[in-house]
Amino acid sequence: MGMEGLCGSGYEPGGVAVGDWNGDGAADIAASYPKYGAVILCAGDGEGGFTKIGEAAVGRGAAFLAFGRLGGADGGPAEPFLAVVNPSFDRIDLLFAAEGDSLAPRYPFFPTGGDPADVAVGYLDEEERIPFIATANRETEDATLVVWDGEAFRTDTLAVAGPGRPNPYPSAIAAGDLDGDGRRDDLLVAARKYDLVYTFTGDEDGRMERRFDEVRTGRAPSAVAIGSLGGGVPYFIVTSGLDRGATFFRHDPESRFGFRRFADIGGGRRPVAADILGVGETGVSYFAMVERRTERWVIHLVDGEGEVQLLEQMRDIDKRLHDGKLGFLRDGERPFIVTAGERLVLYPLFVIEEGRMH
Ligand SMILES: [Ca+2]
Ligand SMILES: [Ca+2]
Repeated sequence: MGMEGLCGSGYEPGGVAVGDWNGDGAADIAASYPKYGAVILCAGDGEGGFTKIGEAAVGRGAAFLAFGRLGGADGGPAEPFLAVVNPSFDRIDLLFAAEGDSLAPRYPFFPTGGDPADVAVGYLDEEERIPFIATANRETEDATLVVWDGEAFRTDTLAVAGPGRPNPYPSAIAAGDLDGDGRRDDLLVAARKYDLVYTFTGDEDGRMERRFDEVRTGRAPSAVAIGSLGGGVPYFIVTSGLDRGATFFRHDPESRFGFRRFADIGGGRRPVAADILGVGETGVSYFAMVERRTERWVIHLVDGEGEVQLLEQMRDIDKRLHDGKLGFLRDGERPFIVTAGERLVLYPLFVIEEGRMH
């Protein structure tokens, strides 16, 4: 692994995640390296500098990853972990801080269904101390849930196929709050074969219920992300792997789908990744799409009413662009996108505020 890229992150990252590992309010970044079977963790200083603080060997093929937190049994502080999904071996590893600067699994790995394509972390409680990890599995056409039950993690399988819809080819998954109850305990799963997404709502035990009817998307949905508008109104965005751009759905209790198609978001060809980042409790959020074909990222601002405006874009940045995540350098300040292509690259954003750039 070369020492090029963000915090000596090397070539050919498979996936990238943004979170606050050490709880200091500054964004930290993790990346996977499928070729080398490695995961690295870099701590941010809140000013755009990143230092590697951890590394783990997790087996070749490790690709998708996400930050999570696990609350202590005695009400102690929540501990950070990284959920790492390996489609070569159909497994999830949960990495925790270990001695020195290392990261290590605390539990044996958790088997997923066949060929997991994405990962999401949600929480059963409002305080976000009781996590679950979910994958969408292309080969077995289901989703895997690894749920903390207060004492141990258990593994459940969630059927994705709807009535009369065999072999849906679930290819993307997001966790968030789809029913507006304040808990990020719900799941959105893209069924690529049928140009649909399925919504599931979680209960306090982590059981998922198919909640709303299927929702039709653009062709071959490739990535999904969940956000919330002013007043906590849920929305989600689904990118199309064959068409241009993405489709925006907002919660509508009057609709039998639970969500209403609200807007089309223009973009270039074939986005492959998407992310939403909320700006505190304002109801304002950023939405990012990453496009491999045009080697481009594009970021929209979503206001509290759900109006979408193009904010920034940059093209011809990386031939192998395939993932990207949004973050703030420091709690709610100085947004950025970090992309995974040939290398990891971080782009700070300019933000339009009160009619001017700053
Ligand atoms: Ca941090
Ligand atoms: Ca919820």
